[in-house]
Amino acid sequence: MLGAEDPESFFATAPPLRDADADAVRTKLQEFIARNSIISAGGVDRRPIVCVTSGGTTVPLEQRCIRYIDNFSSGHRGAASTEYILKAGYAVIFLHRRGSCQPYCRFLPDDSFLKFLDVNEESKVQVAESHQTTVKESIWHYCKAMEGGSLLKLQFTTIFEYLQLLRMVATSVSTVGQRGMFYLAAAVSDFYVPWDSMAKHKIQSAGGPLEMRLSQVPKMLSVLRDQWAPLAFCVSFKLETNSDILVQKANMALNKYKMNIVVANLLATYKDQVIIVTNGARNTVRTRNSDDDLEEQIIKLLAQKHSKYIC
Ligand code: 9Z3
Repeated sequence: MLGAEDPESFFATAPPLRDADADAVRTKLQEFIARNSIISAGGVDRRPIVCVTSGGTTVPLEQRCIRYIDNFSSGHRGAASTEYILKAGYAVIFLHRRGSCQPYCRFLPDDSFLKFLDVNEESKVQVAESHQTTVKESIWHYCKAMEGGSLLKLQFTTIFEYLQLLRMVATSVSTVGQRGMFYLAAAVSDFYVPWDSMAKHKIQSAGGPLEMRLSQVPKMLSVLRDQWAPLAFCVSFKLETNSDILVQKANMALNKYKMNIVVANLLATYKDQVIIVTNGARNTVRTRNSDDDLEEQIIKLLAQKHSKYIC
């Protein structure tokens, strides 16, 4: 019998996707890939296709979920990276946590977007003068990506949704071989409660302290590499809090899961510094000033390595 740590049994027992039926998602993916694989008469090249994962996955504790375990991630890294990847000429499947940071919306304040707005003399609401340029540019980039068909957004909340969608994306992207890339910035749960052993209703507190055993989430990076998309260029992220083990853990992920690149970062410094670990090399990338996006440098480096990989 297969256990909860086995990929097959994970998928066999996972609940169906929440707001999308699997066939509709598959069709969207096929259309997106076909649209970005056309060689035009003018000789415009087919676009490389990247799946960017972004935001944290949740682990529900109850089937009718009131409580859940969450993973640290605002989705800023994935959103910023998506902007630079689109700029570099790729098509992006943005697989993100519902409600997390979105491409071209990073400048929006967390507290209240109302400070971006004014009421003019005719009592009409408009964007405040101070933010006109930023908002206009963002709308322009966003519309270009959506109307040009180079950005497809898919959403998840739970680990069950995330892995089912990742599998669908990966098996679809595998059709473009080496032109496909995975940029796995999402913070993915390591432990979960299998759906078939989860409480159906709210867990009651009258019974005293709660003891709960979590199973390990199956190691899907191996499955992605070996079965779903064997030819794709794979970039995974490694997040640690202890600097003594960061590079060692990144190297382990590189070798064990046969990743092309592991981007290693520490919780304390992840906004300003990452270490790009490849087979035999290590490259530290840092922000140069407070306006700098670290993601711009990361994507420049990855695009170079990916284009070498395709040749
Ligand atoms: C990361 O390490 C990302 O860089 C951050 C970005 C989550 C730190 P934000 O979204 O933060 O900008 O707020 N992502 C991967 C984290 C992760 O769960 N990695 C797993 C691991 O470390 C491998 S898949 O074991």
